[in-house]
Amino acid sequence: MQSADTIAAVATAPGRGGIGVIRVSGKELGAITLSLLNKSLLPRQASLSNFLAGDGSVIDQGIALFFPAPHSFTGEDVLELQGHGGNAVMQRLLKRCLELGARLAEPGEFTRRAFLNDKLDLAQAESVADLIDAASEEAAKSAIRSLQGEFSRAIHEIVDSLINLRMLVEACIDFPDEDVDFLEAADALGKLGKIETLHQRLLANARQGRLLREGIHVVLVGQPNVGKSSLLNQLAGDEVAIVTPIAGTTRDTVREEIEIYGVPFHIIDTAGLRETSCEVEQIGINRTWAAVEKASLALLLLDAREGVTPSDQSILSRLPPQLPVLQVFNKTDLIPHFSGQEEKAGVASVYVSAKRGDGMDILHDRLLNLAGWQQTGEGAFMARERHIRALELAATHIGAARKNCQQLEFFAEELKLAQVALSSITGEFSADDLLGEIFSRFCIGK
Ligand SMILES: Nc1nc2c(ncn2[C@@H]2O[C@H](COP(=O)(O)OP(=O)(O)OP(=O)(O)O)[C@@H](O)[C@H]2O)c(=O)[nH]1
Ligand SMILES: [Mg+2]
Repeated sequence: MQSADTIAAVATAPGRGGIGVIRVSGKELGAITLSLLNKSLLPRQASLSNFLAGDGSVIDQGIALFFPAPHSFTGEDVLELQGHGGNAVMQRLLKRCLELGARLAEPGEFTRRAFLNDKLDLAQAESVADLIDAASEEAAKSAIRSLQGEFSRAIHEIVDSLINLRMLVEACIDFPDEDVDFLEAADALGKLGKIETLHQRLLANARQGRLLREGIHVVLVGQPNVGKSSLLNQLAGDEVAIVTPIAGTTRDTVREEIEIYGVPFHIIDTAGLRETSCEVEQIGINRTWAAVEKASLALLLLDAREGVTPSDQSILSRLPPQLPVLQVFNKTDLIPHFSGQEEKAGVASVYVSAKRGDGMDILHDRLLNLAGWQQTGEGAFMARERHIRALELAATHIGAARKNCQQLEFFAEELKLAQVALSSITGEFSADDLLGEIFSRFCIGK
């Protein structure tokens, strides 16, 4: 499939750089190439060229590369111009390409064409953007794994197994004489069990990838003066929040993003919780509760010298029951004996000194653990919320297939629905508006 119009964009980041790249993709680029370079190019051979303006003057000198369809990123003819990476020169060169009949590419349009021309499936196309956006080594590793097709292969493996099982079940529906005995002989339930195992592993790896991509929101709560802001500063390795011995120092919520082993944590420091007649402090406290509502994990800070006081108990009881809580006993430098961590009645506790940095390794491990990070990231696929939802939907249908395995029509139907849910990840069943949504978030030139 070839799009009607030729698109062009600067593919490198704006600003100064040694090299800047302009990419042109379209049906037949011979005419543009000839006008721009005053020569034709051999496929895939770097050619030192003058890039020419309409009046024949030289805009820039650089390397031109031609990738004829279908052996290019987009699957169309692609011309790549590597010039000098300055804004003015790149813009002049781009303008010249537009004069010669190209139009400015929309965000993600090159990758969209690659998808439409079957060079990539949808999950791979999304991982192009995720690789560009990856903020940590772990995130970049899992994005390249998805781009190279590992995630898609894992999905196809399950889809193929679902199709095979469906064929068996549908054969039974079509030839009712064979019926359930035939399915037993073919070990249909054993095959379903293998699908369940593969699917659970895939979902776990995808959840790890989502964690790498999106991180987790952690709120620091506690009474005034227990050291919430000090802990934020210690976690961030920077003086981001004001710390004073005055109770009620923090009023506005302070947000900071940190990374632990490549997993992003969005940490929110809040106003200490207590009864107050001060209007400003009360507004801060209201904001604390609003931040708690949005968090996925709460750290309840306590003064290690005091233990859990009735005020702490009252905060604990007001936290949403489904919100995981880690108790952090702070200021251990002020007491002689303490243990690094403990777990009592299902509540995990760690002991730290936010001031000195003691106990931070244990806190890091605990945070990773509570966030659901289970591995070094080796099996993780850079998954998005959309993928997780589709995988969870497929899990529901696989579960329903098992429940209905004696009613063959339902059994077959649930297998089919699981297959459709999984295929939406790689783009075999995707509506146009979904494609628009996905590609519009790319940068221009990709
Ligand atoms: N000795 C010691 N002092 C600490 C520690 N952590 C915090 N402090 C001190 O406790 C006081 C309060 O610290 P903050 O970090 O401002 O406490 P907070 O919980 O943010 O307080 P509010 O913003 O008022 O709610 C400051 O004087 C800190 O230096 C610690 O681990 N050891
Ligand atoms: Mg504070």
